[in-house]
Amino acid sequence: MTPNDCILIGAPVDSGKRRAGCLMGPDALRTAGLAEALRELGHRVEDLGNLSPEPYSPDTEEGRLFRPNETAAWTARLRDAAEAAMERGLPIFLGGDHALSLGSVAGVARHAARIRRPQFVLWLDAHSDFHTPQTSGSGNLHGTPLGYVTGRSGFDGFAEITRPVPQENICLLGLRSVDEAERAALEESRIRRHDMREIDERGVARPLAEFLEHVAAQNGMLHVSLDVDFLDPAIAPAVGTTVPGGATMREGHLVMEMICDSRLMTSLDLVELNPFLDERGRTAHLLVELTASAMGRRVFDRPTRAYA
Ligand code: HAR
Ligand code: MN
Ligand code: MN
Ligand code: MN
Repeated sequence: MTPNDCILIGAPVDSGKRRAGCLMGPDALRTAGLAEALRELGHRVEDLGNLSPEPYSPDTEEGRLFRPNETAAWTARLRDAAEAAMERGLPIFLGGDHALSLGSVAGVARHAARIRRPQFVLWLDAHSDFHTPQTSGSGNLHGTPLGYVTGRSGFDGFAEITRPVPQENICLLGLRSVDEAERAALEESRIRRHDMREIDERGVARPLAEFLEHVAAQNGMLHVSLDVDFLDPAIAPAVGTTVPGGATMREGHLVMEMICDSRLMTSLDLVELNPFLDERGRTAHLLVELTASAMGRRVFDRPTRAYA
């Protein structure tokens, strides 16, 4: 793989849900050797350290939404950090819960618009995260990033989305926990979605190859958002929202290896790691290994990427 300028951006966002601990994620990923693994693959690595949110008025803990001001302040900071980092290399956002993707995706989409290329998003997650603050039953904003970046309404107090990601440019892979309001909105939408039932039947490679070929045909930028709960909790226990029946170790690696072969990935989120719930760092290590697969680690080169 051609060497990349990887920019590690620590985003210890912990405001997207009630169970605390994701704020330790960036340091767990560093401890598990993320920068070293990338350097070993020949990439240059710059670590910007951990960001903090823009100034905000303290949240009251009253009302239906959990910590909206803090999350809006993170969104503003991360959007600007993402847009700036895209000028210089391949940003890797070290989460932090999935609320960080309100900012990371909004920022990369602005950069793509500026250079006049379409932005695509691959969402690897048990959940669809397509709520708005109004439709969310839990009030947890980590369930809303795809609602926000596609320009759904109701995000009062959040930076306005000037460059929404077109629905047809988004692919959800790994779904097995979708709320009723999300299901209804997804069925009305043009978002591509592949649940675990489909992965069981067709394998993970065919739906992913279809999407990657579509991105390539459009000369797209590709943001990959990897939620720990995409993986089965038996191999990735360090997450607050475990949903059994997730991707296996090999399915996870195959997805990342195919992303690597496609050479399409331009930015990456590693989210929802809660090191407080981990077992001797195994989930953090697995995320490092998966990132390495996406960035060029392989046993043998393959002559072709035809899976469809
Ligand atoms: N849909 C549920 C809610 O809104 C659960 C969302 C959980 N989200 C994450 N990220 N863990 O995918 O509360
Ligand atoms: Mn650029
Ligand atoms: Mn998620
Ligand atoms: Mn999830």
